[in-house]
Amino acid sequence: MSRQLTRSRELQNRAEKLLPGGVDSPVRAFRAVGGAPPFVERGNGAYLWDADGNRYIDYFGSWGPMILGHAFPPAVEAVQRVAAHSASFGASTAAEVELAELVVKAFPSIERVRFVSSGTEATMSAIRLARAFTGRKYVVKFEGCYHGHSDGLLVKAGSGVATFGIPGSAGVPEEIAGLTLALPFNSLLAVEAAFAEHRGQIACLIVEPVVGNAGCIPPEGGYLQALREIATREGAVLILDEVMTGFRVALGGAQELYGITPDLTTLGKIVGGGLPCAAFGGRVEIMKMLAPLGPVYQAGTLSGNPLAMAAGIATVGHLIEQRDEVYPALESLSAAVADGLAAEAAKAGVAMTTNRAGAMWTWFLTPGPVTDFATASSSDTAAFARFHGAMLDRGVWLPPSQFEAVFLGTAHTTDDIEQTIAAAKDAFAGVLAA
Ligand code: HOZ
Repeated sequence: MSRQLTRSRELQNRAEKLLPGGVDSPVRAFRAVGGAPPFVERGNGAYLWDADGNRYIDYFGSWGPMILGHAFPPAVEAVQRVAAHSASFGASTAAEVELAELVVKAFPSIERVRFVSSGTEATMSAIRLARAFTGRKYVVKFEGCYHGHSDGLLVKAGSGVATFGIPGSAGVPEEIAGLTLALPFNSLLAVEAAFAEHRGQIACLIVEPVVGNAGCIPPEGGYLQALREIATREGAVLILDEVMTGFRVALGGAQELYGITPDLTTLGKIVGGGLPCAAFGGRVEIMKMLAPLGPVYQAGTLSGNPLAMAAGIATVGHLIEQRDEVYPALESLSAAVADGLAAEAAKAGVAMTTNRAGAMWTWFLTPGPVTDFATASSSDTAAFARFHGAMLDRGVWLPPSQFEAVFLGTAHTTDDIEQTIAAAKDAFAGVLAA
């Protein structure tokens, strides 16, 4: 049961002498759950193998992109083919047009799109556009939502910021943080109060339509529709950050699932098939403010990178072609594992709340309900750490924080799910017994 991690430990020791915390992104250090982070050597389908040869069923999927599993053959083939003709040109290619056509097909609210290299760039640029379009300065975000690590968005943010209990970030001047109004998710009263207090000064609302970065928190009925109505009434731009939910909770993201038309959308993760790629887009009258058409500047040497476009076309193209098979399959597999594990928790007397939207969910170790960041924070994070370690020991790799979402892909099988539920049953008896 207990794994050999000799090689991973050696690598972590070497890494800590060179990379702050031994990582290039904080949550990977496993500080919230303890134990040695396995160093990954390879992935295939639903599995990861670490540097010591241990195999895991992967439930974080590179934090979302690997919806078709690791090393999805058409993406591998496309990237290899394109790489043979150079990895980057810094000039336009047909592939950018092709991926843009696929994005617009999946997201009808996106009339114009620009590709960038990370979700952070996408959200930062969308906010700049919203400010330019409205001539206003305040941004409304929601507690526990994470929109990347640009200065103005690191206010009551989720993901690693929530994992490490950091209220904001050092290095962000209060003059910048003060322009961001962080409100509780799922509370319309808070939104109305913010607009009443800052009438005519709020440029945009940016929201993860299903929160993924405080753990998974779906919107309450009518909440997103009301945000749409308030934004329209107040002349503010509604930005749906679909970096996690885009192509995941439905082909057309949460905006398709809940029937909302945003002004701007940000995408990442799946859109690049696991390569560094993200996008922002939306209404033409807003997007045409972007340079070279308009005065809002944004640029990037690796934007629209050919390798990322190739992986994105292979991935998004497959999702579009196979949507009638892919999304029902993701739904039934996700329901089977999310509910099956929750049923074992109930039998074992473990207090657990399962929040799920399609193929993303979180098993919160709290009686719940979890409707916002405050209620998510009532989770027993020490118990989660024990659960996480016990699952890893049994060959199941969950995201290493209570405040992240589990992601499932089309490569997972019913066998994987049965193994996962059996591992959880064992783990509950071992480390979470009531
Ligand atoms: N903040 C990311 C998840 N929400 C983690 C990304 C990573 O560590 O790769």
